[in-house]
Amino acid sequence: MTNNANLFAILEQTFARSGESIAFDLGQEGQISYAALSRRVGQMANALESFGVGPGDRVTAQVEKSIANVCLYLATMKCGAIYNPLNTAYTAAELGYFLADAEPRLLVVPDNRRGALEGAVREAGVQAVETMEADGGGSLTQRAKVMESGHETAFRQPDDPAALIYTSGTTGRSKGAMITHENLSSNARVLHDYWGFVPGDVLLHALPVFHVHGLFVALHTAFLNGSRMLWRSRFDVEEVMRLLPEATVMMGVPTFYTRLLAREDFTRDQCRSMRLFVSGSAPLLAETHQAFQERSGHRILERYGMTEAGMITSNPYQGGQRVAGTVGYALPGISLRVADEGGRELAAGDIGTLEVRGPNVFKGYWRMPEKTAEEFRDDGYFITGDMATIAEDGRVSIVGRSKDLIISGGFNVYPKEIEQELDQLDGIGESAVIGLAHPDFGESVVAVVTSVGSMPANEADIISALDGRLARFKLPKRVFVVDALPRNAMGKVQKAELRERFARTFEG
Ligand code: MLC
Ligand code: AMP
Repeated sequence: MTNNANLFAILEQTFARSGESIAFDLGQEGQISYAALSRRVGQMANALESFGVGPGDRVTAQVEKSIANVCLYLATMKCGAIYNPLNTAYTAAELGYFLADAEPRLLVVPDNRRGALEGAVREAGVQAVETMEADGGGSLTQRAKVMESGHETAFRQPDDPAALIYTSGTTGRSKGAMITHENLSSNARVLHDYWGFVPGDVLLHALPVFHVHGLFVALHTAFLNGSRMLWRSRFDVEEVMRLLPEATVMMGVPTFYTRLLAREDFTRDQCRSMRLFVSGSAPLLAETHQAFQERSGHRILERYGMTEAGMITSNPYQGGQRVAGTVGYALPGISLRVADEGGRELAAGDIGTLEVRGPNVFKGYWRMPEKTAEEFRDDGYFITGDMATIAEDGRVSIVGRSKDLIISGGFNVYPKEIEQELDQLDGIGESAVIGLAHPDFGESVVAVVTSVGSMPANEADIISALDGRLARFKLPKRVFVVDALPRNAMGKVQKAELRERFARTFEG
């Protein structure tokens, strides 16, 4: 059908053109061609429809990275339904909220998760629960295997949601960002072009596929290009070093690059076929950029984005400088401004909140019209919560965040959520959670608490008490017990003072 805005309708054209060329290269575990991928997606789409999944329905998945997982994503789009991936680190306790909010028709989890989720599944009215294991097997894949591969791609309008991605809120509950087909397709096309994808490009894919970076940015650009992907289920520095000589493009969070640099045997030679290293999701330190260039001969291309707006800026691929510590220019078709709290645009070079407008900007938060309204200006600009400057020539530098957010190894952690859990623990008076510089994760979660009652609060006990309640990447790597938290005259906890006091925690 013509004019179908469904992103899958666009992707399947390149799948058809790419035919028997390799989509996924799993090393010893084999290869999957674009033609085989198309068949599997068709089968999966028929399996989803056998559970009643149709346009507008949510499909929630908390599964490990696998080809079956990618097929599930693509098949959900093919059916016109909304894909809702969840970080595999989330605990069963955390999942209850997402299920109640998203009300998926179908939930896909590993078998060993089913029991713990029974209550939440019932309460949320989830109609079917199917399994998918780390190797891609499970009841859903079994069902898909016996299905026909023919399946017509559902017709979708540009602003129909394709995905629902939860982002934690500075205060309170997580918000589901509704990402439309147009958001995805416009961003994919722009990046494919801007980053100079060429026939024969090979993408090393070692990112998780439950977030924007691995699921959209990396997969979509490779798919549009009909590229081969060297597909790894996670970032293992040794495997990545082994595979780099076969790759031309890699996308990663800064931790990927600091881990490569930490290896003495990482050399220019491994990067001989590389064309492009992209970094994003968290700030790349200028010293990492510099050290990487010295060692590999490549200037990492840093770009900036977020769940609600996909990719927003990028350093130039060609025809300009990649400047360390800056995130480059607004991508084509995207408008940016730096504004004060009242939304008044500031002069070049002034620090304010970055606001963004364009076809990349999401439709709004799922079932939260007030929250959505709060974060948009009347003229359609979305308020990112990142503090930035825009230079005369349009170059953007992210200088901080107005949102109280910690980014650890590319995963976002909202202090409020951790503080709420800490405050419920026996023996803790009050708590403040801060992000501190960390050599591996960039920033790391640290808690500062006061003790009440007869039992003194103890670091190890506190961390183990949080285990099971919060995903492990959110757990404080250190807990400090203090007599009192510093407060200003208004009674507000002075986190800057705490960050300064404990700044050297992870040094050396
Ligand atoms: C794992 N751990 C972390 C962590 N990742 N702790 C803090 N921060 C993290 N990011 C913990 C685990 O809980 C475990 O602790 C221990 O570290 C080892 O776990 P692991 O699974 O072996 O970790 P590892 O594989 O080394 O993972 C590190 C990582 C990974 C950096 C490779 O976190 C990663 O792939 N991050 C990428 C995140 C990402 O894709 N972000 C994009 C978001 S989209 P324990 O206690 O259990 O032993 C976005 C928009 C944009 O931001 O602009 O792109
Ligand atoms: P998420 O909500 O997980 O999509 O995370 C988005 C946030 O990551 C942004 O709002 C920024 O704070 C941060 N971010 C992404 N890329 C960069 C970058 N290159 N430099 C600094 N911060 C970044």
